[in-house]
Amino acid sequence: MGQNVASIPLDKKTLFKFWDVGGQESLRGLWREYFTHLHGIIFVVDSTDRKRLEECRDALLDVVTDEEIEGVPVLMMANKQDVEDHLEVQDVKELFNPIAEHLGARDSRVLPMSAIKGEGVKEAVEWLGVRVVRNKQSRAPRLK
Ligand SMILES: Nc1nc2c(ncn2[C@@H]2O[C@H](COP(=O)(O)OP(=O)(O)OP(=O)(O)O)[C@@H](O)[C@H]2O)c(=O)[nH]1
Ligand SMILES: [Mg+2]
Repeated sequence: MGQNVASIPLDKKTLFKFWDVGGQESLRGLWREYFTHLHGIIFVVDSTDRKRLEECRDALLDVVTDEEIEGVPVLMMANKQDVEDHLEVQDVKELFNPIAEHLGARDSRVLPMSAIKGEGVKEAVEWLGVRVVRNKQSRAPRLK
């Protein structure tokens, strides 16, 4: 079950802790358990799976419209950009537009990624880092 935790230092003062929660339908009910304590969301989608992207969007829309998620930056990663037949970031952006409209441009972004090649990870951590640090007052860090 997807409960893997990893830590990545952002700088000398900031340690990012990531929980990898599974995306399967049966596990989505567990996402809610994280809402009060999280500081940011990275939502990874498969850019080659056109059929399921709408379902992904709806699942994420359900999350971002929850009042506990207010003010939380949400990053959508268009993964598998290394696969020949993939949707371009622009197309993923269009699909996920309802999320961007709800959150505003400041707190949402779609970035290209290839987990297998390790591409896009640095950009993701940077984008989220800026926002999490900026939210230090409204959403205080957990010092552990
Ligand atoms: N070509 C390619 N394959 C990838 C990439 N990222 C993941 N995969 C493959 O996609 C499959 C699913 O990857 P997972 O990491 O298990 O997917 P997941 O989203 O964590 O799945 P859940 O935890 O069930 O939500 C695996 O076979 C991976 O090797 C990528 O960037 N490029
Ligand atoms: Mg997983």
